[in-house]
Amino acid sequence: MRRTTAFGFIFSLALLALCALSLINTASAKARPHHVHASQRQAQATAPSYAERQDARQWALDFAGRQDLPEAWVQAAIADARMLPQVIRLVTPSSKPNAKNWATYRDRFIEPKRIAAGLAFWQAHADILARAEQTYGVPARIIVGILGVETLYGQHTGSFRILDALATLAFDFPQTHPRAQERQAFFRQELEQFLLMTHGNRADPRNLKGSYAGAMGLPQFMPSSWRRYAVDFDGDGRIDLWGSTADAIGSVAHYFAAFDWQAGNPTHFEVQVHSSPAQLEQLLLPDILPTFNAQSMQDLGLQLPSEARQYPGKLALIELRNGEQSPSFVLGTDNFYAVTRYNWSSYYAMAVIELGLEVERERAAALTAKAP
Ligand SMILES: [Ca+2]
Repeated sequence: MRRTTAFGFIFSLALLALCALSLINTASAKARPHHVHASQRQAQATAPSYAERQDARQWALDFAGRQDLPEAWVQAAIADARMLPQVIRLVTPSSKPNAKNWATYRDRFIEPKRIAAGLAFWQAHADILARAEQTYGVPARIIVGILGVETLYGQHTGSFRILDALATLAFDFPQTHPRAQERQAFFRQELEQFLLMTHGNRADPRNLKGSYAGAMGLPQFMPSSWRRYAVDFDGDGRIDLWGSTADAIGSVAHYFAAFDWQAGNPTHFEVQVHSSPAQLEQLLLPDILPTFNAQSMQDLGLQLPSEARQYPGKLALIELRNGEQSPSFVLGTDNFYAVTRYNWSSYYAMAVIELGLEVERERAAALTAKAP
């Protein structure tokens, strides 16, 4: 949450508009890590608590009963949660959403500082990345791309108390949002998962910090993703996505394996589009879901490179808009679709893929330079 600011508040809003807050089932719910300034910390400390909120107290009672958790423990946690107006602002759709712009989005992530940090990360953790690739079939470059886009390799994991962020979104989700009910229900589920996770691990729910949407650690896993997909990849008997880089790497790889990553297959192909408007409409109808075989795409006016013509699986035509300029297109495979399961946005997926590729290129160049 998916998404801090390394990029700034404005960009977060733009991203939110871009991704249409597609948080359900994503690993990270698109978090941009958020710098919290001194004034924000002050605001968090003085924000109203949920101790006096009848709806929150009733929810805590129901939840404790349903999950057989100690009622006093759940009540105490919810009573300590605070409503954060800034979180509400961050999930409120902008009244003037920015036009989608891949070129701008790409420049935010595929840039020298992030590529250099990715190279340093890969060099420092090459053995773990190789073991994750061997175990789960997910290439190191995809894991490197995810951790770079999500948190700049752990530099921006978020400074909101998860308890406050999730309680705010569970009990005070902005009703002006077009999908307010669905989103609020989603965050109530995440609050439940968070409390189950902390209770199960004997952790204090008050101490954990993350994005304004409740995403945690290097890979910005939402609580439900943490409980389902996080793994103990360094074998110390516990899962720590903040302090253990190995656990973060293994968990990202395991996440993609669980979403049907196909080892050895590409994520996408280049494509030239010579389609009529009607053909293009037909090609874009299934959106990012791979639906077409190569021949049917060529029949609809696409010119495919030979490796795409030989690809045995289904393909999707991915359109990346560039504001007023003409859009970019690629052909997405099932593995491209798998990347969008982390965050439901083709812009996000393409940034992850391209960052990983750039870092891989730099790494290859560095290795070549070192060779005798
Ligand atoms: Ca561990």
